[in-house]
Formats: sequence, structure tokens, C-alpha cells
Amino acid sequence: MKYNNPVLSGFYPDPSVCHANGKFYMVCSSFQYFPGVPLFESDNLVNWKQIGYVLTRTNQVALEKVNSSGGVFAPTIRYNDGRFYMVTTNDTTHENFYVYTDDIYGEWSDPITVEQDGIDPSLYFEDGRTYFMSNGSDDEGKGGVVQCEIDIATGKKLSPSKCIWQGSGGRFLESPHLYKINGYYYLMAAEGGTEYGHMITLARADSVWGEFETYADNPILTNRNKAPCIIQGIGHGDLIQDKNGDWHILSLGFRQIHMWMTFHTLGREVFLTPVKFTDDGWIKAGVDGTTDESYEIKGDFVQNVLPDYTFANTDPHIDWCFLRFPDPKNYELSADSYILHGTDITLDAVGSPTFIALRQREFCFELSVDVQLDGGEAGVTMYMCEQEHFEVALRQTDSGHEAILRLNIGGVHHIENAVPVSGNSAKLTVRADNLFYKFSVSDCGKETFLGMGQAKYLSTEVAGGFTGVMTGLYAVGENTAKFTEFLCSYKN
Ligand code: 6LW
Repeated sequence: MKYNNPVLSGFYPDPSVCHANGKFYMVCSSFQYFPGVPLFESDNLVNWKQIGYVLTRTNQVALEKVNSSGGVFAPTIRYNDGRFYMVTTNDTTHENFYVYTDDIYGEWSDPITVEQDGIDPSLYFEDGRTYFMSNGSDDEGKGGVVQCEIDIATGKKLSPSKCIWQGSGGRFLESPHLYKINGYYYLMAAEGGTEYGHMITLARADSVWGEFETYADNPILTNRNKAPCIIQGIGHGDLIQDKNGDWHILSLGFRQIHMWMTFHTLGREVFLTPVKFTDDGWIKAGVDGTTDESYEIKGDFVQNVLPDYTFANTDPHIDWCFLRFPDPKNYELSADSYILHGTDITLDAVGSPTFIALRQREFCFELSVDVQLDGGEAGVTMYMCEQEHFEVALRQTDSGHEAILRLNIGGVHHIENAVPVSGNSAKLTVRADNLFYKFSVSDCGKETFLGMGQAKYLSTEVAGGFTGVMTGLYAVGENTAKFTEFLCSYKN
């Protein structure tokens, strides 16, 4: 069949994948959002279904003081001896830790920390031994891919941390993963940084400790010179063999909002690129070392399209997520309505406003929801981070209620339009394309256009950081807001 990239659209960065019990499992980074580390299952590497999150308890991940794009960085998932492991970094507390489960549909363990610095930790299991690697500095202060042996039961180091590879010369050597294939130890990593210069590079050795030989034809995968092409930033990947024996790299990448506008709003997404081993035991990725929009993969199945998102056909604890450390008392979530209790914490705060969100999955969508307000303000936000967000909302005034469009960019907060509404309820609508978000309010069936915001101002290139736009519902003020009739349809 022919599949299209990305295979998982929207803000799902830093994918890592493993194979277990006839299925593939993938995790992605989650930064300041809770629960942490979304977990997906697939039969074929193309269609991914979210089955939960790995970090579901506050004692597994401390997000209280986490800035936007801090917190949970790139995870790795591995399966060994009947047990799943997920290892990651809390970049705000500078801790590398792993959790495990024997039931992929169940809860994961409390965290076990490893005393090795750096980010992007990974695990490699062989003959009863566990190797832990990260992008950091070794016990002598040498920087690069650093490895130690650990006791997997306790996380204790059983060997010094040793730098095993310093990369092929690109900046930001990251996301190391070790594999043993056909007798070689392959070390795959990312270099160039997670922006337009991103790439995947390779080294190999005869032993787990090296010496690692850098591939002469690096990078094995990058879109940095691919034009014209809106898919950029390809890097940070994991190598995986499908059920037919073919190999692939599952990597992150992003899509520019337009060929000639170097902005991306949807965050870093998941791309699948076929790879082949050469006769001399190296790896060639894609047709020409780049990631394309579509490829053939063996199998007789159809690629899923995005469903319509409603309260009834989403699960608030799987599809939706919260900021930092949500107070469950502020949320009453059912298949008919989401009732939010606002606090004085606003969307501009590095805190936990009353906010529940889905990721924006494609550029073009129409989202509408009815909101009924009891004081304060509540509405829909296109949320990139506390500095960059647009919202259409209903708020109480001295004399009644009004609908507003507020644009927040770089510390400037501007109400573009305010329109009185007749009661304390209205329908709020957002229509988005690649370049604009357009906002409207409907009062007693009469729709009024409030204005628009340019998508580029919610992009990573403007906001910085590592996340993507979320479509959120929120409430502010000591209030109660009842949301009903939520519908978000993508035009894919
Ligand atoms: C991640 C690093 C990276 O830890 O971005 O693209 C960092 N790569 O590997 C945050 O996602």
C-alpha cells in the first residue's frame, strides 16, 4: 500500500518505537503537558492509535515549575524479557529516569533515576546486561554519546560513564540509540539541531563499547537540502524492522505552513522512511537520503484519516491533556459536556490554568463549541505557549456579556474585537487554514465574524521551544463554564 507522511500528525515529537507481542509501540515527548509521554500502538507502523500515557501520576513527573518546552524531553521505549521500559529526561530538574510496566495497557512504575547527565537517554539490553546512553559528558568530562552499564532493577551504575562517539561533526549530537544487527553494533543519532539543519547520522562497531567507526556517507537522512519541499527538520529517529522484514526509520520532522514561509505551527510530527542495508553493512535511507511525502510499504491496509473530534468520540484521559499539574476538581468531563471551573490563573501564566486541549492535527479545520458562562471568561484558545496564544471567548461585563477575540504575541495582549451578546451563552467558532485562524461568535443563530490571527505568530519560529499549537478550552475567573456541542473537523 502507499502511505502518506506524516504518519502521526501534530505535536508528537521525538518518536521512539519498539516491537513486542506482534505490535509496535511508540512514545513521544510531552514537555509541560500532563499526563506525560503519549503512548501509541500500531500493527503496521503507519496507523497509530493512542492507548494512553506513560506518566500518569504526579509522583512520576514533577511539572510544577516547568517552563513551556521544559519538563519531559525525548523518551525511548524498549521491550526486554516481558517488560516495557520508557526512559526520558526531566530537563527542568536535570534528571534522567526510567519507568517500567509488564502490562502495556496498565500503570507504569515509579521512576528510577540514573546518575548520568545529558538528555535523550536510551537503553540497550544484551545477555542480561543493560547499557544506558545519553547525550552528555562522561566521568572525564568528555562530551558526546556517553554510555554506562546499569543494574536495571535499581538504576545504579555498574561501570563508569564513557564517551563512545562524538558524532560526525554536526552541532547538537542527540538522540543516540544502539542496535545489534547482523553482528554489528549500530549507533544512530541526530545532529544539526532540531530545526532546519536536522539530520540522522550513523556509526558502527564490533563491540558494545566501540571503537565506533563514523559512516563516510553521513548523514543517512536529512531534508536540509530538499527543495521544494515543505517537510523539513527530519531527524531524531529510531530504527525498526516491520513484520515483513523491511527496515524503516521513524523520525520527527515538521511541515512549513507554506513553501515560501519558513514557519511551522503543528509542532514536530512523526514520519516513516524506508531504509535498506547496503552490501557493506551500512544504511541508506529513503531513495536519496531524504524523507518524501509518500512511500510504498508491504501490506494490504488503508491509512486512517482523522476522525471528527467530539466529546462523545474522544476520551478526556487519552485524547485530551492539561497544563502542568491540573486540579481534578476543576474538571467535570462527560460525553455530553465539559464543565470547567476557572481560577485566577490565566493562560499567560507559567502555572496550571483551567485548560484542556487537543493537539492541532492539520492546518485546515473547523472547530465550534457552545459555551454557557457563569462569571469570568471562558472560550477556545489556539495555544502555543503562555506568550503566544489566540482566543475567542465569552466574558461577563458590568452590563451583561460580550464575545471577544484576543491575540497574545510576544507579551502584547490585544483585544481585536468585542461584540455584545444577548445572554450568557454563545457558539464560538474557529476556522483555520495554513496561514490564518478566523474567529466567529454565533448569538441566537446569528454569526458575527470577530477577526483573525496569522498562524505564523503561533509558530515555533516565533515562539521558540519544542511544542506545537493546541486547540484548548479554558475558563478564567472564579467561575463555571459549561461547554457543549464540541466539534472539530479536519479537512483531510
Ligand atoms: C530533544 C532533542 C531534540 O531532547 O529536541 O530533536 C529535544 N531533538 O533530541 C527536545 O525535543
